[in-house]
Amino acid sequence: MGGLWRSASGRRRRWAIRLVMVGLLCLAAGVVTQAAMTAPRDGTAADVPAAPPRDGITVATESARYGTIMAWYPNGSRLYYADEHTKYFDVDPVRNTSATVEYTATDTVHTAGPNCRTPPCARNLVERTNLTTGETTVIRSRYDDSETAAEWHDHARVSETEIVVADMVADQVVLVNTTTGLTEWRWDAQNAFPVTGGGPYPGDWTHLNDVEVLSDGRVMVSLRNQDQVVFLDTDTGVQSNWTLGADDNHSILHEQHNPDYIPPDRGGPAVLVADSENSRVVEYQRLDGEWHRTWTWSDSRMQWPRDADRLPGGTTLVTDTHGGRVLEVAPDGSVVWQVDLAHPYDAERLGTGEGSAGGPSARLANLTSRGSSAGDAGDQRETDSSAKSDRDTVVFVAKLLRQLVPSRWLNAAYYLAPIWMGVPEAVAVLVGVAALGSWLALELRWHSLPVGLRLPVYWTGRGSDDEPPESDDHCGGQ
Ligand SMILES: [Ca+2]
Ligand SMILES: [Ca+2]
Ligand SMILES: [Ca+2]
Repeated sequence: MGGLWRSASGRRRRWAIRLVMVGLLCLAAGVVTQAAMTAPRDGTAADVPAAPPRDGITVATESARYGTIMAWYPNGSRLYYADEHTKYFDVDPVRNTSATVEYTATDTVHTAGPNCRTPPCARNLVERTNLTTGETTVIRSRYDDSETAAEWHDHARVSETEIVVADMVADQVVLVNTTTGLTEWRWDAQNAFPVTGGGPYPGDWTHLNDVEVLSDGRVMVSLRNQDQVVFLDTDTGVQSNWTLGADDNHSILHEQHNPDYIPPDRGGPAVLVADSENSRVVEYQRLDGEWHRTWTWSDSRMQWPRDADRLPGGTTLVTDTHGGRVLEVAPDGSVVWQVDLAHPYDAERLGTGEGSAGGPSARLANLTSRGSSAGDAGDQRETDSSAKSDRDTVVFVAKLLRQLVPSRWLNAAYYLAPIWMGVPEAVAVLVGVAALGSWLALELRWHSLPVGLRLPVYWTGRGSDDEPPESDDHCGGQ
């Protein structure tokens, strides 16, 4: 009698476990299906999402997954779209024009299979496009024989005939005459940094991803893999007492993108920067010869931001790459404008100056900081009520995952993942796989199948329908 009762109880327990597993699989499948069906695709011009209305034309670029450049009219409809290049990076408005931009882009040139074995491997470009007419001119281009980090992520215009290029391939900043093609000035990161620091040399040592010529004549450079923004005197090189950040001191900056300098006449000296691997945008103010963090913004969705521009009214235009959006943050920290994009790199609001060129410092504008504490109202993507509760649950798990998995690993996984894969979707896939694996293991154990889950796979030799004792923990154990 006791044996029969235990047997019935065991069956009920099994069915309860099966129901839980089915529930977990349905939850995971629901999250993934919903994301795959509603993800921004922008594989063609028709897929560019409409943006909410906002004063001024907004331009955005995307790199990886899809390489695109697109622009919206102030009413939110599409003004421009192009995807001729593999990747598009930093975009700048051209002075004295209303809708003309310059940008850097990279074409991956695969001449021998999926990996480049026969150079050239990459073609880097600076181009100028009239967004209204679509007329595009190549300002400068160069082939490179490497495939790893063989990209130009930024350039800045110095005069009608001169640009500086952030040459990530050579770990150099180069001032080039665009008429003659001749190099007029060059700064090499090896002048000031050991090749033992930063990323692996020579593959992706500095990841030199941003350059800006300041109004006082200095040059500001972002060395992503050194976690530093450096200031160059064009005669003497690095002004080391101005350096923001330190290699591997991730409390200040962690593999940043797109620093913008705000000069004293707009409340600086300050640097507004996308602190990418810390999943936040930050501003540092220079006070008494030292940098002090005066503003921070993040929310539960933000993951690997790569641009922040302070606009004249004190709002901040942000690209949140793995959060999948371009957004505008008001001085009080609320999100006042947002458009979903698959993989944005840089955004510009035309008519406001290049980057943060028209905006005040956070200190001058008295901006409100915002952290990434649980329960904030930042995640505005979950607007589909049918999927909202499922996604809320997974977002909660996602936050937990962020605490456990180093951001670099997480961001590397997102970089390679399908276009619809965000934080919640990644968690859903992990939960689904874990549930399926556990369920299979349990069924094998319950049915005493001859194949166990020990590694290496072994032969039990039992092959009967006998149920093992409840306490017999063979599943995956030793
Ligand atoms: Ca630029
Ligand atoms: Ca910027
Ligand atoms: Ca920008």
